[in-house]
Amino acid sequence: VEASIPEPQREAWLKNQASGFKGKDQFEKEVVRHVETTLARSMFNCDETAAYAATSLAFRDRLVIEWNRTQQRQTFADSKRVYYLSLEFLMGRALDNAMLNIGEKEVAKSGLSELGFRVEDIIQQEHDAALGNGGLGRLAACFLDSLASLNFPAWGYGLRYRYGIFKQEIIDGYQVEVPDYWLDFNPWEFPRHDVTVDIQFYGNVNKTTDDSGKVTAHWEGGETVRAVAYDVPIPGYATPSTNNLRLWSSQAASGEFDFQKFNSGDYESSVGDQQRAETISAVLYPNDNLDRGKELRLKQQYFWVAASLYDIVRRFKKSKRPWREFPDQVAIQLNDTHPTLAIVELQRILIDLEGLDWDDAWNIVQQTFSYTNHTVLPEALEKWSVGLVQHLLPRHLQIIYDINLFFLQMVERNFPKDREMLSRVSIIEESQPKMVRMAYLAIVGSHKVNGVAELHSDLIRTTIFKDFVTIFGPDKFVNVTNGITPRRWLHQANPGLSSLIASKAGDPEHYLKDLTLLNKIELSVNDPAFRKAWAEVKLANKQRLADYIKSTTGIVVSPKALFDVQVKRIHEYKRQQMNIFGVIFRYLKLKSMSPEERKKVLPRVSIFGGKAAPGYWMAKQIIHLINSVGSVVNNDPDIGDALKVIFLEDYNVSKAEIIIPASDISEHISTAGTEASGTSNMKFVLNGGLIIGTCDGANIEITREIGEENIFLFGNLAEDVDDLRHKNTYGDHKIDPSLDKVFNVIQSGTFGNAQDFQGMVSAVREHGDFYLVSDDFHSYLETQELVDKSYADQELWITKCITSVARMGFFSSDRCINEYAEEIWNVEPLQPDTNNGVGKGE
Ligand code: TH1
Repeated sequence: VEASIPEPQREAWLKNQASGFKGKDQFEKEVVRHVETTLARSMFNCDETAAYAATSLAFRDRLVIEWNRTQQRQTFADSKRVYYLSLEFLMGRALDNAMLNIGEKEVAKSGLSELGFRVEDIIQQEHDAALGNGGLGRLAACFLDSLASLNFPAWGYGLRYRYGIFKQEIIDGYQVEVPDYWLDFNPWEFPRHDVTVDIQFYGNVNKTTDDSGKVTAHWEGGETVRAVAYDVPIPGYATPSTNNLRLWSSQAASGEFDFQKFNSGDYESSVGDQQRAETISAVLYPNDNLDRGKELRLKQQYFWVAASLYDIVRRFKKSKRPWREFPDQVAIQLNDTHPTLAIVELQRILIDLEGLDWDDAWNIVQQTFSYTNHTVLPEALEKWSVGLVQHLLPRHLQIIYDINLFFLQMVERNFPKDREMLSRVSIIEESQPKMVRMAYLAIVGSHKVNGVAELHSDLIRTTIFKDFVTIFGPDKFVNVTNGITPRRWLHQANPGLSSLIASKAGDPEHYLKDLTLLNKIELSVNDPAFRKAWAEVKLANKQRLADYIKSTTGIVVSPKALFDVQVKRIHEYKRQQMNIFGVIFRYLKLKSMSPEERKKVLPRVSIFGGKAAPGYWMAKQIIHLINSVGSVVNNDPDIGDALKVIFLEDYNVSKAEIIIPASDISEHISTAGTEASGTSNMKFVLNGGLIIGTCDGANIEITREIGEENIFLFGNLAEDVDDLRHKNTYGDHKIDPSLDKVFNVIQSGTFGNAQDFQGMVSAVREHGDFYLVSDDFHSYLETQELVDKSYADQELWITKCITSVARMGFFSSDRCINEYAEEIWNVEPLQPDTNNGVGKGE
């Protein structure tokens, strides 16, 4: 590194190298300096906002130094890098994570305390970075944490939305969406005004032929939008490695800001052009598991993909290596099909701009990319109309047609007897209008395709991608079961449990990096002191949530009650409706009891949280019913503490960190075969809660790991879903009698205007019950009774909890990232201590 500084100046630079604070005194000095100079505030009116800002800046200084070093090291080592392309990164708060990963939380705590602040209050000041909808975006965030913690040279690429996922308010029981403008003060990003890429849209394609007869396509005209890079440092845990997340923001390109208009006094419309360019990165689409085919969304995808590829290619070209070595230097992971255009864009760069032959280029493309599928729901599988792609990206459509042609020719050669195969696997769906099937394009352009849990990977191999397994062979399709980062989801969210675990499993720096070490706590499962401490931690976490519920809803819940939690995006396939129907059933049962009987029942708090996509009418109805049931039940003097129903507004990452550690039982009750993995299921069990769930997604592997005696499974199996659906539609569909009772009470107006909930009722009664709520209801109620009985035996319950936590090591995202690295990316970590390449120069 030093070698690149000329000799005469080197000493001066090295002597003055920045280092950031070391120890409490320097930390305080830095905080005060940032308050007084960077923020230009007097120390006499430093409130918590300013203290948060100054603390963040002090930590940021530390991060930036390691970040620069890591990037230097990676450049000099020139080894293979991973690029994770995701339209969503649900990061949550950064300060607490930075403190923990750097290992200076204690310094911050005592330093802030001497300055008159509590570290917990300061951490709370931060606005969540909420650039994602749910599991897919949070998975990307966990992966970044693991990639840095494991010292992999890796970059994330995404969009810098001006508005993240909307904030949810509940007004009169209805969801109201409020924009999430989060960039007012964001110390965690660095604008790189010098790193820009001009991105072309629309226009047309002209072909030229040179003397040798070689044809070259030229994409010309159209409009240009500028991508500006914003970089976010991603610190690893207990390692100096600090990776980069690069988010692109859209601006008018200089040529596009119409000075003609501006000078002729048409100021407004010239600003209008500016704003139109900025719309591309303005807002995150708020749909989870749904594709709506909007033009602006396609623009977002191409804008982000083209800027990222330009950046990756630019970095590769600096190494002066031949193109065939590109896949030895670069692995690009496609997080779902959202970045699939990257496949087409790289092929375009190689053939149109770099002059490679089609076949050589295509080999490079296939070796570079790999694709993760996250859903089998048909409404979530992306398709773009050929007309729209033609209009927006005319050259890309030609390339897609060529990719498809060569692919179908290969299929025809290898499967000459199966004529129908061609139309089934064609990247172009011959519908009205014709559509580009993005998942098929992603498969054809990648060397590996993975699902996110075993059942899900089996399902994609045997259903939606069956033909492709026949065509490419089974080795192309692999499983990588999702994981979660134990740094945020154990140590940070649940410090009480983490330190109790540390008393048996040793230093957090060890078990947080090798989560299988959790198994050590199983030796203490019968240790009375350990069990007592365990119960105390859970009670304290429940008290913390009870306080939060009190302060946000005014409702008082007892921390002694069983906390039953379902927090996730609201979706029919996730079946929050089944949960609330079950709550109504419980309410009716309580109402039918005598006061004496009622006193004997185990009190329960049913806690819901989650956002509905703004256009998802049924999901909004579900939210409304939950809130309406809550206002009846919570105010019924017969019921008292026996049952409370809570809807927590605006569920997000930082709220999850409070809610998850407080759960006794959480609900993961999707119709079998619909939830690809789920990741909160892992978080809940890791935090000492049990789960009630269907045989779906990662629930199955959680069961395998923790033992079936430690999970409450119920309901029909994935293999039976098709038949049941068929029966529900074409056979005589008998509603479960308990559910029928619940429906009758809803329709009698007990929870307000019955009309408001008619959609939910008739979906089951009249429209074929696609999500099998009635088919699973009996089994669900029975299993909930079993939960009550089990909870009554607290000793056995605690045994189940401790045993489960001890066996959760498999679900660390570190394990998951190591599998990707070995099976898919073929990359190796770059250890920070080896001084790679120092003195080599650039
Ligand atoms: C989710 C899946 O629903 C969930 O089961 C899985 O655990 C998670 O991804 C991570 O693998 C998905 N989220 C989205 C969001 C969009 C489109 C498809 C999916 S699948 C926008």
